[in-house]
Amino acid sequence: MARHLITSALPYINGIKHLGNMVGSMLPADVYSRYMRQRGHDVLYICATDEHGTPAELAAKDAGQSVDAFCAEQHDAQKAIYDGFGLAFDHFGRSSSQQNVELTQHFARKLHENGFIEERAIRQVYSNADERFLPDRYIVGTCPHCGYDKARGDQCENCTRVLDPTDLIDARSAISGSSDLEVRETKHLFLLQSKLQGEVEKFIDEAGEEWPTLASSIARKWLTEGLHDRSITRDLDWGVPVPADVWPDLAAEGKVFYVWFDAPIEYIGSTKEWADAAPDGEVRDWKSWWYEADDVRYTEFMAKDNVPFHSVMFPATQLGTREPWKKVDFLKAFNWLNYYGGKFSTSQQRGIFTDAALELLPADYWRYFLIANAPESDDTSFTWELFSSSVNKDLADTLGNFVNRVLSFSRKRFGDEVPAGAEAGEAEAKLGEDIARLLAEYEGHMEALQFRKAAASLRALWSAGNSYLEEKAPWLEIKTDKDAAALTLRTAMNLIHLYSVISEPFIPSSAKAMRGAFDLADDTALWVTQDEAKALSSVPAGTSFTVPPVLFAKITEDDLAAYKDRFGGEE
Ligand code: B3M
Ligand code: ZN
Repeated sequence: MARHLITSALPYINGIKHLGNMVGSMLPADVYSRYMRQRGHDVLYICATDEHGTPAELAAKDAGQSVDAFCAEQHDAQKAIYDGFGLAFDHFGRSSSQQNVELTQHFARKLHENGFIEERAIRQVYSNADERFLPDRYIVGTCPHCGYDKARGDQCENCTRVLDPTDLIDARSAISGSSDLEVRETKHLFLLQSKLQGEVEKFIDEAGEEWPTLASSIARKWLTEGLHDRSITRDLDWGVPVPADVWPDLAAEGKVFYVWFDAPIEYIGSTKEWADAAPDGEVRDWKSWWYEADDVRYTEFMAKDNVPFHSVMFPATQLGTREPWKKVDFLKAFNWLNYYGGKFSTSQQRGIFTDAALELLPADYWRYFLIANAPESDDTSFTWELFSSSVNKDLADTLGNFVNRVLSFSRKRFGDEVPAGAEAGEAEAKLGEDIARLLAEYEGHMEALQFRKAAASLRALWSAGNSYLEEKAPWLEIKTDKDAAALTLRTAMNLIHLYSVISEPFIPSSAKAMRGAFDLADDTALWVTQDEAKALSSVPAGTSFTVPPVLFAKITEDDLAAYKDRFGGEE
């Protein structure tokens, strides 16, 4: 038994996420956490909403709310959806928490003491109408290269050229539309990442060795380009204030830390929130998970665009404190989930949002489909056709139908108890061998965080039950040999119990319904050993059972047409 710290990238606060966001971060982290808990490890799964930065300010403004009221409301809205998906965080915190403010300021102080933060004067665009400095992307104007009139100060979307706000013709504020802009000099804090290049390289050489190629190649690419010093403060009203004891001038001007500086620190902040929220009598030691925590294995989950911040910049920040903070051991990165080959897009409302998904169908349908098709080695596409065929085939036909068929038939013929009669024979021995082998395969893929492969092994385990049932055909056996039929059904019921245990990380509520069908005196075992799988005897004859309602309803042609109509199909 080991200690496993697990985090998934913090969803940004400015609105409900789409399925593409969830499949690359929170969902696989939850599946992995559930599996590791089942295997008896001490697991801490931490996440939070990422609440600072300009987009939060602007979204609050659009909603006509103060930023803190907006964030509080959006945090609760996102949390409710994640509960609906069965995401079993140990804590889902908020990056605007007092805990994170203190930790972020602590990190900055240490970096400063060690000579890794420097104050530099830069020239920045100030909007007189908005009474604020504008980040580059909130300045719009005409592109000097292609004439596109909605180019942003950081880049022209039309010709993709990288721009400087002062390049724009007829520049104006994206907030107010005002062109009353001027360039002013202002001071900011810079993190001297260039000084940490060598140490980060060494870290990636060691830790990155084990990471999936997607993660390590992105990290290496950033290192090859060289670590540049980065400005880590912004002129915003909302954020972690620069500590006044170290930088009185900047604090007086109201500077706050850049959102990407405090967001990863919130992994630690949220752990402290978890500890501070401990019920009476329970001791939660947040620091033992993060500080001098050599016995902890730390796994991070995120989409590929977040890799540079987690593989290079956050470790640089941690290293620069000269304190023994826990750094990532394994970084699991994901490609994009597309919607019919195009992008899921929050701004264009294209694709399926997490709230809409839950209104449509139970969480387990989505959980299973998304993980079985996780964009691990490549981008993958969501299509309603693929979704409905995998729900119908894998969940409804292979698993759900097996459960219902076996339990209903047995009840009809033998009553409410698992039937006794006949000793396990050759077919059961072969089944046991197959199940044990597939279980070992499944475990191997889960340990390696290969989710698509793990889902394939799970499917193979479900199929093995179906093949056994078809071969034994208890509906025929019953006509000539009642005991033989009893043996087949008893074995199949043992499979149902086994499925309920091993499917739990993927489809927790259905697994619970399956497991709840059996009235077992001692059903505390978390996992099934390969020997137990071979024996298929954890549900003995005489155990009472009930037949649960149909586990998975099929998606009909009419449903399919309605979904495509509502959400849009091919572009
Ligand atoms: N909030 C990523 C995003 O919204 C960002 C992740 C932070 S993880 C520390 O895409
Ligand atoms: Zn252009």
